[in-house]
Amino acid sequence: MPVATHPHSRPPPRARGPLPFGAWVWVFLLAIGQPLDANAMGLTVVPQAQACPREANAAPALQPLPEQAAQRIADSQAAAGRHDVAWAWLGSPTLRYPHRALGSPTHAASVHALVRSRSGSWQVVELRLPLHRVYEDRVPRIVDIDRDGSEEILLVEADAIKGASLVVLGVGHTAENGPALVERARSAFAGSPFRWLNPVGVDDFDADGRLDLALVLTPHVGGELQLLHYRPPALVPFARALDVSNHRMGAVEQALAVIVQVQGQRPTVVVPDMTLRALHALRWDAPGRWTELGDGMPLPDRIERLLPQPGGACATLANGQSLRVTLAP
Ligand SMILES: [Ca+2]
Ligand SMILES: [Ca+2]
Repeated sequence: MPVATHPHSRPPPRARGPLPFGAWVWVFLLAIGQPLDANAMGLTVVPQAQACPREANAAPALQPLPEQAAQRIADSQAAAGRHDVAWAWLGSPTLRYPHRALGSPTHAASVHALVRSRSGSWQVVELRLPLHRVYEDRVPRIVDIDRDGSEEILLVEADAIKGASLVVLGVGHTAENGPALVERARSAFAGSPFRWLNPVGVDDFDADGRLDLALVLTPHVGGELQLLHYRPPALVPFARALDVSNHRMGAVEQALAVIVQVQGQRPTVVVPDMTLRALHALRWDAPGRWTELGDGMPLPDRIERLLPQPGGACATLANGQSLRVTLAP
């Protein structure tokens, strides 16, 4: 299948100088708290008094967090699942891949998970990487990507020669040894050492009834939003959009893009541009093209975190301000 690209040609690098007049109008409107309609179907951004809440996690954990998870690598998160992966976390800190994209040259050499065996008992299993690989990541993402009732774990793996790849791990079962973490699929490697990627999330972006993955390849240097089909053993890109970013070099925070649902529409990816000072809203529409909703909505400061909210997102800026981001239906 041909890979479709963003209809916009790559523009010249954006200068970090003064904002154009139009952008100042947006900033002024933000300052006085007026909603901003980028267009009739686009983004609305308004300041809000309260800080952005972390994603609501109403469901109780399947199991208590295992004691071993306290040994997870610094600044990483243990993630909770909902079905057969109760918890997943990153372990075995190593300095063997000295890339500081996430602020520290320490990365994980193993992933661990508390999974349900065929007999119904819970067991901690682990997967250790070979010496030329690490998990260049701080948060496992648990999702049943193929909707078969068993959850998968999504992680960014990095190779000493080929750079980063998004990998999907599943829970395999053998009669002799019980459950184990096994590789189901992975994306193409970024191509060279220290080229990184940051996942966006999972949704059915092309409305074929099957979940797809979204990531930003090389978010620090000409980031490319990719939508990928889950086709084990590969993750196969089917759409690309240029000049976006969902990470600031050296920051631990990886949450800078969200997937927004509007009833009757395909999912929309809200993602900053390369300057992290404006938001794009991109939707992959039939028969295979991007629809840009709210072209480059300017923000009054650099974005540091973007968390999902019903119908939109909550943005935290470097100046501490919180913004409510809404995608108009
Ligand atoms: Ca599954
Ligand atoms: Ca799909």
